[in-house]
Amino acid sequence: MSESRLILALDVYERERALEIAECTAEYLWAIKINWPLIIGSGLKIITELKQVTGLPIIADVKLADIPNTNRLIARKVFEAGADYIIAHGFVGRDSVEAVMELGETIIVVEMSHPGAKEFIQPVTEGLIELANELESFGVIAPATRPERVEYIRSKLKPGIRVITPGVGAQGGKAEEVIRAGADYIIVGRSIYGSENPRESARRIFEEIEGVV
Ligand code: 3DU
Repeated sequence: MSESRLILALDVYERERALEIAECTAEYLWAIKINWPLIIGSGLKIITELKQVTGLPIIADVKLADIPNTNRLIARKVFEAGADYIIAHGFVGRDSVEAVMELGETIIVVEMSHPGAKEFIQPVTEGLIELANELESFGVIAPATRPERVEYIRSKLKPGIRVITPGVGAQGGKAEEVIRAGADYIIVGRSIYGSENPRESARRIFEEIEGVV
């Protein structure tokens, strides 16, 4: 089996349910992304538990968007809890992002996947790409719902900076199409954890993108 390019967005509240879904899908994942729903529902200790059960990297999608000091205070606790990567907003400015990057691997949001992203974020994507290039972040978040934007963002990014794309499945993005457009990893939430058989859904998406270049 080749290395997976699938990231599970584990947006459930309950600890037991989260651990159960993580365990049965782990074989088909590169990493697990947690967001505020699971952190609020189960506490930061869920990070260690997910790592124990799956052995996978954990991405904390806390979308930090504050002044440098507050970003630092939050990021410190999240990395200490075992997160391998943190997702931070870039629009708050370089100093705020640098405060996170000083503590660990950071993924910068350069464009979001929902319709409203066109209002305020898309007009500044260019500058956010430049920021990611200058800071050489681990990766960026780009919209799987707009493969043409993924292609554009990839073309402007330094090689080596990963393009990570939420929006596959429930939001309408197509896994294979977005990988062909240049995504390194796709993020899938509801289409896996909300399905009748999460393991089977993860396997299907894994196989859809396996071998796609
Ligand atoms: O739509 P899904 O259920 O597959 O979940 C997508 C996840 O990715 C979810 O955690 C959401 O908060 C996050 N995300 C986006 O959907 C779009 C973005 O631009 C950034 C993060």
